[in-house]
Amino acid sequence: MNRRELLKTLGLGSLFLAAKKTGLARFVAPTRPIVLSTWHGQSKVANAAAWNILRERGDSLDAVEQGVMTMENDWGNCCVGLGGNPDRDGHVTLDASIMNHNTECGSVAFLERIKNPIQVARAVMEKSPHIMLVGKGAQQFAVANGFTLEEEKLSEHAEKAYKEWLIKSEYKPVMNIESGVIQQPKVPNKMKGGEYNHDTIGMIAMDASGNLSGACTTSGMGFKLRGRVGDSPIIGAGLYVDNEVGAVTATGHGEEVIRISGSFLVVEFMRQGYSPDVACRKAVERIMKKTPRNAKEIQVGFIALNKGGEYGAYAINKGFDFGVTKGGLDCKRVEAKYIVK
Ligand code: SD4
Repeated sequence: MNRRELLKTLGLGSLFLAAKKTGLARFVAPTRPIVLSTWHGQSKVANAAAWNILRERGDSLDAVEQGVMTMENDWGNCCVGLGGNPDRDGHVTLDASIMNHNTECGSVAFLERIKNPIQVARAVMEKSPHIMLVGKGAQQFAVANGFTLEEEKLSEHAEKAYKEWLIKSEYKPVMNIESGVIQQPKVPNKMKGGEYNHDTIGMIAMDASGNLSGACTTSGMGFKLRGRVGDSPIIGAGLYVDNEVGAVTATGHGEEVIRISGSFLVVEFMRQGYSPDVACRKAVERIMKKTPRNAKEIQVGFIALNKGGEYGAYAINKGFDFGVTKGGLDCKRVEAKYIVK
């Protein structure tokens, strides 16, 4: 079998040819299974849960669902699940999305009192004729499908943060709250065990069969306006998977990600032959070109994985990191490159 036939057999022919044609991407032998997630502080736990499935040749969809659920279940988390910071009226509202290798996807937004929004997103994908459900309708669907309606109660740290926030009632997204590089010390930034706290978790994975999936879940920006929905549940913004090309997820200032259809854009750059790193950088540059805000004041980070097992990331500002698990090795911390120096 010659090189071209071998690549075709592996399903990598088009990627390799695109790379060769454009000279923009580097061919890397397939590395699978593999899982990546945003913010290393949470990746260690989340990737381990995903890896338990991937190493048994499990499905990447099950892996990303179980992976991000670890953070939804963490009551000490400022920014994912019901323990997260509330909106400015004191309610925790959750956003989540999930997507598989068949371009099937599901999402929920503005969902209240349900512990695992990612599972509801998957149920929307698998059990409803729709892709996205929001608010009371999403909650009604969840309950009808056996999810428990939890008591409405803020976690101890969220209650404290909310009371402190009420004193000034200023809405200011906190850059890199996820990594502990915080600018407003009043927002809790440590998880149980002393790990730095974090925000959204976005996870992308390729399983042993070479199939890609992704999941993204968040309580969104703390102290947001009631009803605000970020990028995380919007397919193409906070998450996108194209099994012929790659998978991408985003974290940070959701409005900026939505403005450029961020994750979809990164996938499209990879389709053109750019490496994951460069594809993420080009999307970040697009935000900086299009945003009416000062780029120094906003943070957005993308992580991307291509069909060849190559991965990369880019952020607007310093401080974004992510975790990668492959080959049964410990979760590796990777600091994303950034534009604003
Ligand atoms: C949002 N993108 O709701 C989310 C928040 C986030 O890191 O990812 N922060 O806009």
